[in-house]
This record gives sequence, structure tokens and C-alpha cells, in this order.
Amino acid sequence: MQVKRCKIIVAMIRDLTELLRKAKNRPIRKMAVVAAEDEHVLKALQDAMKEGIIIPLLVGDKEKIQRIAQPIGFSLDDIELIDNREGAAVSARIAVSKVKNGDADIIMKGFVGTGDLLKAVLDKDLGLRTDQLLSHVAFFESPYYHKVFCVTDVAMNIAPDLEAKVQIIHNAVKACQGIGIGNPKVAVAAAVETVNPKMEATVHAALLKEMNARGEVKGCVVDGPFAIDIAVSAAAARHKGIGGEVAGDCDVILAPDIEAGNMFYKALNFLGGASSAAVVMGAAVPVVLTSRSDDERSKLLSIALATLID
Ligand code: COD
Repeated sequence: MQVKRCKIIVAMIRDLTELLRKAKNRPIRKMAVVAAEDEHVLKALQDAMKEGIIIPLLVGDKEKIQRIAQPIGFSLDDIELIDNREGAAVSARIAVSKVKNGDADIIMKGFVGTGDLLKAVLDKDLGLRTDQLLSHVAFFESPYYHKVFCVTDVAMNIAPDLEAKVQIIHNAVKACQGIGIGNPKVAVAAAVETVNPKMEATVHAALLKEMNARGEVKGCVVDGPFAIDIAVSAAAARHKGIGGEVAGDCDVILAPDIEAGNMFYKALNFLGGASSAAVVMGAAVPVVLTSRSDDERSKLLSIALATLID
């Protein structure tokens, strides 16, 4: 009997612009913007409106917003704007309450500290908490990698324990599904490939891999501990004799903690020629949370990403 070899073609996103293409095919979403008095933010909103993917609801200092909007040709005529001159932390609370009332279904960080925004989102009474852990998911395109991949958590959970890491993986899986990456390959990052009880990340990696095999970490394939070269380079994995389907082809990199994750995120963007799109998962609505230094393309792509999360 002749055995037919058939090639399985897996849909792969190579470029973050694909998020925008996908977003344009989805219903338009209303997005509350916290402290919209920021040029990059307003330019990204202008582009997102041109693409027809969101209707903004601006919260912030009206005078400052007008001063920034005018020279970039952003007309505020038909835009809902809630004037607040009591600072960005108050703008965050106002925007959260608008989402809570159903007046918006995405929330975006403008010129506000991450802590101030997240505190409003996490507020027990006012906030947007669910029974899920909230975590930050950042997608990257890099000239040195063959597909879009995600790094998590680089901005919210400071030192996640094992249980938190399970939820961080589940949030990343959900975000991957939103953009069309089914059954993502998760590399649990560490400094080495062997378990060393003195390095917590390696111990967590081994446990997460076992939990994945038992079906306790779902919707993905987990492997590790992997140093970053093993996670992203098939040649490095071969050279070190590390097999498996995740090594050299991961979709998700789980960072050990916020310090390692954030340094990797910034290094990718500022030294590695990468671009990113990021969102916080696990709240009642997606939270567009980019760094204040991210450019408007990154902010636009993050908005597109948020519209793809159900
Ligand atoms: N998901 C769900 N609930 C949470 C989470 C989470 N990730 N974090 C805290 N909570 C709940 C707690 O259970 C508690 O009920 C309440 O929120 C307050 O918890 P605290 O006391 O730990 O919260 P805060 O307000 O002191 O800190 C929460 C932050 C998210 C602000 C904090 O974790 C933080 O500062 N993270 C880093 C943010 C940052 O600076 N990033 C910089 C890179 S851009």
C-alpha cells in the first residue's frame, strides 16, 4: 500500500500588520482612552478611526488634548470627550466607570502611569476585575524570527508564582486564539535548559510542562526550561541537542518575572528592530497598554489587537 505524504499547512502570521487587516473585518468597537493628552496616542486614534476599527471616547485635560490635536489635524468635532483636569489617575477612574456602564468595550492607556491605570482597573468596587488573573501579553514581529510571537508578562505581574504562571499562559493562549494562532507553542524561559533548584524559573518550567502533559495547562504545548536562544533558534536547539516541537519555533515566551520580561521587551523594540502590539488580558474588557515610549504604529497595532479579543 502506498502511503501518501501530505504537508500540513499551518496558518502563520509573519507581520503585525495582519492584525489590522483582521480588525477591519470585525465590528467597530468603542474605546475609552485614559489621559488622551498625548501626541502618539492621538495619532494612533486618528489612524484607527481611518481604518474604521474604533470609535474613541476621550478622557483627559480638554485644553491639552485640543492643543495637541489641532496641529496634527485631528478634528475633535464629533468625538465624545470627558474633560478632567484633576490628573491622570482620576481620568483612569472615569474611563473605567464608563466601561463599567457599558459606554465603551475597550480601554486604552494614554499619558498615564501604568500603575495608576491598573489600580483603577483592579479597584474592587469600581474596577473591571473578573475571576481571572490580569496579565500583559505583547506580540512582536522581529526581523530575526520567522513569525509573530508573544512575550508575557512584561508589564503587570511582578513576580508570578506557579499558579499565576498557569493563568498567564491561559491568557496568552486566549490572545493567540484571538489573532488566529491555535494551539500555541509555549517556551518557558529561563537562563538554562536544565532544572536547577536554585533557579525558580527552571523549576516552574518543569512543573508547567508536566501540568500541560496532564491537561492542567490547556490549549497549548508547553516546553522548557529554555534559554531564549533555544526558544527562538532551531539551529541553537539542534546544536545543544534539544528536540521537541517548541524549541526554535515557539509562539509564546513566558518570562520568569517582570524584570526579565520588561528588559527583553524593551531590548527587542529598541535594539532588536522589532515592533510590538500589547494588551492586558483577564479584565472584563481588553486593556490597551503600551509603553509611553512606544510609537504610534505600535499603539495602532495594539488597538487592532484589542478589537480581536472577545
Ligand atoms: N490580576 C488580578 N487581580 C490582581 C492582580 C492581577 N494581576 N494584581 C493585583 N490584583 C488584586 C489583588 O489580588 C488585590 O485584591 C488588589 O488587586 C490589589 O493588589 P495589590 O495590593 O498587589 O495591588 P497594587 O495596586 O499595589 O498593584 C497592582 C499593580 C498591577 C499596580 C502592581 O502589580 C504593579 O505595580 N505592577 C507593575 C506595573 C508596572 O509598573 N509596570 C511597568 C512596566 S510598563
